Amino acid sequence: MPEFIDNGTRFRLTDPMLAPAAAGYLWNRRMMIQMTCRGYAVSQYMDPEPRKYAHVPTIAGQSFMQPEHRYFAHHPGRFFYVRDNRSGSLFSVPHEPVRARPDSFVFEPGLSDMRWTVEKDGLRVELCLELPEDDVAEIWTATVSNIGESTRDVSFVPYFPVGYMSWMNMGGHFDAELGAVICTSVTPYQAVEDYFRNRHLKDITFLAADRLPDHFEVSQQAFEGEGGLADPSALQAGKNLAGGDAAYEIPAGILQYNLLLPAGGCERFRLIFGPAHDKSEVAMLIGKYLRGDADAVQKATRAYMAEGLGSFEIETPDAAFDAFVNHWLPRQVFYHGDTNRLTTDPQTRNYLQDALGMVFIRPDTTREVILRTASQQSVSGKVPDGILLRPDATLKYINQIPHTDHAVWLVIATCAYLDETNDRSILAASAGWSDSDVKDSLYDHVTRALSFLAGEVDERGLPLIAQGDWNDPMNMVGYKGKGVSGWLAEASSYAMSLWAEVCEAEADRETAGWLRGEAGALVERINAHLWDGDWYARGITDDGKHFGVSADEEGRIYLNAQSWAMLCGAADEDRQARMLRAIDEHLETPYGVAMFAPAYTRMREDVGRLTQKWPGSAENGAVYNHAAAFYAAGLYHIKESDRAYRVLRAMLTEPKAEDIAVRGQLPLYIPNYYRGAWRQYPRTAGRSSNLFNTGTASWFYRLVIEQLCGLRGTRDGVVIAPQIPSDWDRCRFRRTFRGAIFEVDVERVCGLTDREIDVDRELLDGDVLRRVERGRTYQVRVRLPERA
Ligand code: CEZ
Repeated sequence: MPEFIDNGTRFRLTDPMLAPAAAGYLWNRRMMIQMTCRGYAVSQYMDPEPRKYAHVPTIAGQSFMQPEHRYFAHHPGRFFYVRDNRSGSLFSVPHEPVRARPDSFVFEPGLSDMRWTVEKDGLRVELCLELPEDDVAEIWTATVSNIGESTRDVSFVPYFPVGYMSWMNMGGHFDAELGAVICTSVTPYQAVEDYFRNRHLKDITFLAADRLPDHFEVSQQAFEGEGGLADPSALQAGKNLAGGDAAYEIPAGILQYNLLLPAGGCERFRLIFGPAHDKSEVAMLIGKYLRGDADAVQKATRAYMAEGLGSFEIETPDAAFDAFVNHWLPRQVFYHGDTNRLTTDPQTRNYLQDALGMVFIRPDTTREVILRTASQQSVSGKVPDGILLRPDATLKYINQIPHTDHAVWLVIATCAYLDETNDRSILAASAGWSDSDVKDSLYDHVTRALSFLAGEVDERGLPLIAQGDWNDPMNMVGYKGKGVSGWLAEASSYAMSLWAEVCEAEADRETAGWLRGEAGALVERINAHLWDGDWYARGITDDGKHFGVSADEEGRIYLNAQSWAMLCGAADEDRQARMLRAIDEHLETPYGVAMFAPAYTRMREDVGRLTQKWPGSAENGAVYNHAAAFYAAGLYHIKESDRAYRVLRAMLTEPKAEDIAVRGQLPLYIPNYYRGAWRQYPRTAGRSSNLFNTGTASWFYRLVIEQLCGLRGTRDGVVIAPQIPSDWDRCRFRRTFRGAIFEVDVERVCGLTDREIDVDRELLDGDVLRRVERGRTYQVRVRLPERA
């Protein structure tokens, strides 16, 4: 039975067959590793660009992290073979590559480690993976125990394939002095400048253990031989590893330990695997992590993870929701906010939205992100596609394609930061421009971003889409320079209204008035040009054709165009009701709400690349959780709290076997999508992308804190307005806010007609508590009427 354990801080999966790609992930300040329950791994580190130290066995194309990553027999992984030297029988843990049916199997990913316990034929192997806080290395602990009645003679063989390192130069050998397998390579290059640029790279991958092996092998091919990975020739009965090397051959770290284990006996190993620049770095890492104080390493790692746990805890009738929100959600937010998804040029909208969640964890990061973004704006006000995090970084991949939405996120992130911290000093903080020597205040930067946005419109006054908006691959709606984005019209209007409030608070009536006027005019244009009868169109193409409308056979209704119409106030009550009905009818699936439907099955040259993606995958009509989160935001905005909760809840895999099997993932992160197109492709509907890079995490966290629990900051205090689902009788939460602690108890009271709020036993007039005192603990009781 899969379940949360340790008070929700760990998950337990007991079957390696239930969801083969089910994975956990760990990271530190420099690296990330995602590991499946069966032992496959995807890992990368920053140096300064993302790099791998364990590769696939053939030349690989470099790309950003992809959804639905494919695993195959020779995929990189961390494997431990166990051979009974009397019978010759062989199995491997966690499960690959031998795939022998275990007697028992437990995979337990936790917040700062991943553990496995596998038993087979009277032997137990326990594995634990941890990362140090600030070095690129995997630290493994492995314990082999004899849980049977008689002495066992076994070989224990960690097998860490290193894969195809380089077409120029790769090899490997066992270094007796270091007691480590050292795999060497030269990162391929052609330009002479790259020789100098690459000299610092960690071109070594090494595997070392805290004791010398009895035998070893470094050639992957010699190890595998004719038997294949499930039955490697080098591990056939009676054989010991031959001590070979790899000479422009594919290397692997393979160590053999021959163990005589009496009944009840066990042997423990510590191993380290990772990249290094040279042997002295290998020696340093071995000294630090194999001979150093293991407890201190673990403490530091846990402390790092604890930094990310946020300042919010909830207790509801929904235990799985609590486990996710209290531990795994802030963890996912922190991963994004602290690592920038392991790139040096995050997409501007991702960078800013990842910072949105960080206001609840480490607001200083949000502040830095906002100011850095402003400092890369052009003096025209234009916010660039992609933010460079280092002087030597360059804009890559999608950041070379012109998108028009970035100003919106700068406003949303800045407002969220102000709401949470009330640190108005940020508005006066000065930032330069990418193409001018002048410096201006953040307030001016944001205002100018909006005036640039307001100017990039067609003759109707609707915003041009260029080669994409929030939706990256929507690249052909407006590539001829005319197409417009309905979503962006709504998002711009919303952002302008938000910023107008800030302007008012700053007593800048003129700008506030202008923004209110623009926001209102956009709403009028949206209603005049984009309302299709029961919902809003997604946009108008270069050729003047509305799309995302009832006349479309595919891509008929888009969720974003509805959600943001709720947020910006374009839709009146009648339109809201029609939209909700249409969403229920066209977009609801058993696995959440789809981003649009039906998915495109053929290219639409006036919509673009997204229509060429597999129907139901990613932006082609998946249950795209980021879009679903916007929908939830729209729903809370119009006080549709039951629906909003359902939308949020559907993003979480249930901790139950049936749901884990369908989704193919564990309830430890929100993936960027679950497959949609459930009418077109019911067999694959619901399947997770298993990609945990997504702006969803920030939005989800913020919605839970500020809407579901309803405690959100304003300029003069805090609003207390929970929107809990009608079938919850009670919910409690604790939140640190501006240095004070709020302990809030929300309950439904039979017979009550109006909401009542007590703060420290005194009835609050309205729902705003003015003046929050640092260091104080507030006891808040919210009594809500029962829902009819
Ligand atoms: O990328 C995300 C982007 O990182 O897609 C979102 C967008 O808002 C995010 O900024 C919606 O388009 O096909 C592509 O080029 C896309 O760029 C995808 O790679 C997509 C992936 O799902 C990666 O997260």
